[in-house]
Order: sequence, then structure tokens, then C-alpha cells
Amino acid sequence: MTATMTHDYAPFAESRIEDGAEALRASIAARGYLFFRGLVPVDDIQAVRQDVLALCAEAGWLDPARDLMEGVVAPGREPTSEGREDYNAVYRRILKQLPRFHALPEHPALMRAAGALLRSDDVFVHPRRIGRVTFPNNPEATTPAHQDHFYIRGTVDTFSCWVPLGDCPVPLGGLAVLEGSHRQGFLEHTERFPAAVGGRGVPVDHADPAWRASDFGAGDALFFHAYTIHKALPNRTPDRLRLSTDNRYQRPGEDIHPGALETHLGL
Ligand SMILES: O=C(O)CCC(=O)C(=O)O
Repeated sequence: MTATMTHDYAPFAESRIEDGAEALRASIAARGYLFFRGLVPVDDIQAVRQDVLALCAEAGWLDPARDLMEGVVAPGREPTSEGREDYNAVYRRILKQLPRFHALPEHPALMRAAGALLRSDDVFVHPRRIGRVTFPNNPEATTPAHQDHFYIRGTVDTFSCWVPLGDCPVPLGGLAVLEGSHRQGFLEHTERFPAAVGGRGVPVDHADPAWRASDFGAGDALFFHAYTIHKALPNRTPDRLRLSTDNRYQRPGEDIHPGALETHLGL
């Protein structure tokens, strides 16, 4: 069984930062997520995309005959994924050598939205940077349905923000959210997906009409609560890399698990 199956999901409800903090908090309390179009300037996202893709190209992952920014996988290149030696060698460089990748979670646009959700001018950004390079033709590696609290722990008042590095239409993957699922509280993560990111998930009905997903454009951002069930959609393109970042925000001084202060995968 793969981590996710493909269905046509209804699109996300869209929020605007101009809606104001009260309305945004009411919206995330009702739905468990906020989806912003064009929150981060496209050029700021594309700059990080370029940095990440340059490292992918150096590793021989990309087709040199194609424009770097397309992120087209080299013909014959087998997929790789988190935890494998060849993947981690590139991912370590992404985490350590790219100042613009490192700075992205603290982008003023993301900080402003996080501050509104946390009802605080003072926002603590988790230092654990997380990026993902998801190959096509590798559905087993698709992130299964889960709640971030299972992985993050610490205060439940932690919000995640998923930001793709570039356009991410549904066939390239994206992220789907089970609307309203944060109200179920913390769930047992009993499902096991050995080949997938994280490896553990909650049992879900993939045909549940409460699932939401939309095409993401560069600069779009999806915030969600630590209890909101979400999953990646499989990269169904024949040859494109899906690039994304996971960013976490909480109020300073609240409970935090020591692991959230360490680098991702110990890299
Ligand atoms: O992009 C992915 O594959 C997983 C992202 C995710 O689950 C998260 O941001 O918590």
C-alpha cells in the first residue's frame, strides 16, 4: 500500500493577510488550516529554488539539456529519497550551505502570518530547517497522513507552514489537508510506511469529502495546526522534482521538545 491515493479533492478555502488577525484565527480554528495565495514574493521563492536546484544539478540529478529552474530529472536517473546515502549527501548541503534556504522560514511575510495566528509579535521559529526534494516515479516515498504533533511534540500551539519552492500543481504533489481534523485531538499513529518520509501515519479514508487540495503557485503558503491531519500527494509527473519546505512556529517560552532544536535527520 502506498501512503496516499489519488482523488479529486475540493480546493482549499483561501485566506488573505488583510483579513486581519481575528478573522485568520477564527478561520484556522474552524478549518484547521489557512491557505494564502502569493504570500511570499515569487522572486524570493525562486531564488531559494535556484540554490536548491543548483545542488541537485551538481549531484547529477538533473537533465543538463533542460533549464535548471524546470527541475527535470536526468534521463535514466533512479529516484532517491530521505535516509538514503546519496539523498542525504545532497540534503546535508542544502541544510548547511544555502543561506537563503536557511532564512526562508523567517521571511517577514511568513512571520507576519505566524504572529497573527499565535497572537504574538514575538514568534519563535523552530531552528530545525526542513526541505524536501521528492522524485517522480517513487510513490512509496510519499508522506502519509499524519499530525505534526506526532513528530514535533512540545506545545500544541505550534503551527506548521508548508511552502513549495516553485509552482506545485496537484500532479507534482502538493499537500492535502483533512479539513476540521484538528478537532479530533491527538491520534495514535498506528499506520507504518517504511519507505515514506516519517514512516508513521494515522489511518484515514482517502475518499473522505473533507480532504482539500489546490494547485500551489510559487509564493503560496499553507499554515496548519499541530493536530491537523495532512498528507503529501504523490509526484505523478514523469520527470519533475517536487521541492518544498516545512516551517514551524510557536510562542517563545512555551514547551518545546529538544529534538525540534536539532538539525533534520541529524544532518
Ligand atoms: O512535503 C511533504 O512531503 C510533507 C510535508 C509535511 O508533512 C509537513 O509539512 O508537515
